[in-house]
Amino acid sequence: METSKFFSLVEEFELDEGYQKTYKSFDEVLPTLFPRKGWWLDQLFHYQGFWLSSFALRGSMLLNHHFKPRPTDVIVATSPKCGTTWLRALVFSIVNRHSFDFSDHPLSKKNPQELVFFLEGAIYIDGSTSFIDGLPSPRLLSTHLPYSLFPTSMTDDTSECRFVYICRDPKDVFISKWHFANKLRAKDLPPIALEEAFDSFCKGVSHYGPFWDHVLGYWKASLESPKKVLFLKYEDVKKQPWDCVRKVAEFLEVPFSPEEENKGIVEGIVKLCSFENMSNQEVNKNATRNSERPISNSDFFRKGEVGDWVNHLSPQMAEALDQITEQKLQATGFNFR
Ligand code: PAP
Repeated sequence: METSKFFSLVEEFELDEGYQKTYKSFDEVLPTLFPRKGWWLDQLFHYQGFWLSSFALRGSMLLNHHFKPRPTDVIVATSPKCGTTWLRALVFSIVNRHSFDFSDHPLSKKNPQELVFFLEGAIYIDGSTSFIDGLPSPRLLSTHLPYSLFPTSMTDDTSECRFVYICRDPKDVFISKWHFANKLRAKDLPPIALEEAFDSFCKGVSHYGPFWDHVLGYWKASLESPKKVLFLKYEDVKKQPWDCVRKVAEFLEVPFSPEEENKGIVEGIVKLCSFENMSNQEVNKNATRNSERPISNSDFFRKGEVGDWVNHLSPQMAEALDQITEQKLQATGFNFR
């Protein structure tokens, strides 16, 4: 059998039989999946109802076959461009608030990605889960994977790990994604046209899409298992960030004490993680991309506003997207209003 570049990891890192089996099935599955053009260079594959890059698909397979969940694991979950960077920063600063003070906080030196690792990527550093296995508890990890692609060892009632999910109005998500895709596209390619990206997004063909199915997976899980999945909306966090910070802390069973409330810790966390503060940190201003790191920290900070779609979408496009959303969310008890 011809081996893909991923299978070569097995040889490079001398991985054991279990990993060899996983990489072999990855190599076998990939060619059977129907690929579509991604918004930047990579292809998207339709896998178990979702459009994933080969990178995400490999992450999902390793997760299902090799990841050893711990009861203290906290998974920051999002569909891309719904506020991952923000939620990573909030969860990190809430959980670690006893270790740092605001005047010398890791978030002023590191991008949240360096503090809350991206599960799909970190799960195969060195081709195996060894990096993730070595992280101290509580592990804070971030993911874009849909809820249905997690192993039952993490989603059923016997497991204690928790998910904090944030979603966002799909019109703003689409615009944020479109800008991001154009930043990442190779310089020798023309930008992806708004209309082309819009058509794909509406058909569900975007990284980790369909967007609505992603949201509904976590929404339903939050109704069925409210102690396992906390469901937030970007717009609500913007409006009442203090309430959100308290809600996350309670959900993670580290509520703020009256002394902490009096000391203004909640307000401090909100300020620390605000778009204004984070986008002005030197570490988040760098815009250096190279072949090893095609995305720079500054790419995760654009406007951070609610409703910026109005500057890009025609009224017809906005209405079309709203109609899809209404139809998809019908009878689910959830809406973006
Ligand atoms: P990712 O899914 O690729 O990790 P993610 O962080 O979810 O990206 O999304 C980036 C969006 O969050 C950007 O939105 P925009 O394009 O509409 O501006 C970015 O500006 C916004 N964002 C980043 N940090 C914050 C923050 N601290 N508060 C509010 N919004 C933020």
